[in-house]
Amino acid sequence: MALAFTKWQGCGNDFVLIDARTAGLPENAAGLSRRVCDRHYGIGADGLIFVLPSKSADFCMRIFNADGSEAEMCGNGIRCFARLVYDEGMTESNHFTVETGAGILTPSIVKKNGQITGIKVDMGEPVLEAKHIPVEGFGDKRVISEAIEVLEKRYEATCVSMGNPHCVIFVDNIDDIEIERVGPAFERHDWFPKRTNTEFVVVRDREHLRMRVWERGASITLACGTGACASLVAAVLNGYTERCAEVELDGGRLTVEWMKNNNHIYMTGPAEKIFSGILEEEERC
Ligand code: ZDR
Repeated sequence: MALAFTKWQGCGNDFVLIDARTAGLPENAAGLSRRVCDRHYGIGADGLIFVLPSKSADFCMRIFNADGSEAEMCGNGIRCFARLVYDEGMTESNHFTVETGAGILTPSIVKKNGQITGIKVDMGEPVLEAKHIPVEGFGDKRVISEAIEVLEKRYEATCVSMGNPHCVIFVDNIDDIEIERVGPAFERHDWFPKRTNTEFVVVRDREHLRMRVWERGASITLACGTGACASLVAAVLNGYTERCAEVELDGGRLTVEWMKNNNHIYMTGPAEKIFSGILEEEERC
């Protein structure tokens, strides 16, 4: 069977998107994601995203990491998803609803002089109670600047769920952190029954953060949308920034705002199509 796909990136976090509104989610979605995301034997991506029909929203998004695990949400992915459904004429509105594992979220296409300049997503409310993130050992308390030991070193962690789990570590110098060594140990630390994404963040000033990420199921990536939102929430909870800040990632910049009036987070950033193609669904020998 042949599958049509498009490849997208948002701040260098790259995804293969498949329109599965008619065919539905393939049975082998996890295996397909591992194969498609492989940078040597596949197309190469951080994740595989399906566009699906929804009973409760205009569309449904499902995202699989490069290791085949399914994530509840993906911030950079939903911007790519939004731009795809808009560019391909699957909707005529520049404002629509998407069912995700983090609930129903609302992306909007941002235009200036008729040109698309980015995508703004209402990412909903952050989840701060430990047992819902989930983080073991804190009950329904918040985890703000709590000591965690990883590979015999002590860090202070602030944990936030944006639908998917995040552990935010503020550091003085981002180059001091060997992310490829400590990232996997955070991901599988006893605190995190569903594993975790981990962000290492420098506070530049009250409106700027610098962030690098180790992603659950995808290793180091150039950017993480939900991670940028979690980092801003963690920075506000620790009193480091205002409620709106620019987050500088390895692959680009995102603007994140945590509104006081409705507790929602708004993330704005780019989404670009790279190419399209046909995937021959043959087993490799
Ligand atoms: C971090 C992410 N790329 C984004 O932009 O939000 C989401 C991917 C899913 C993540 N690896 C997870 O939660 O397993």
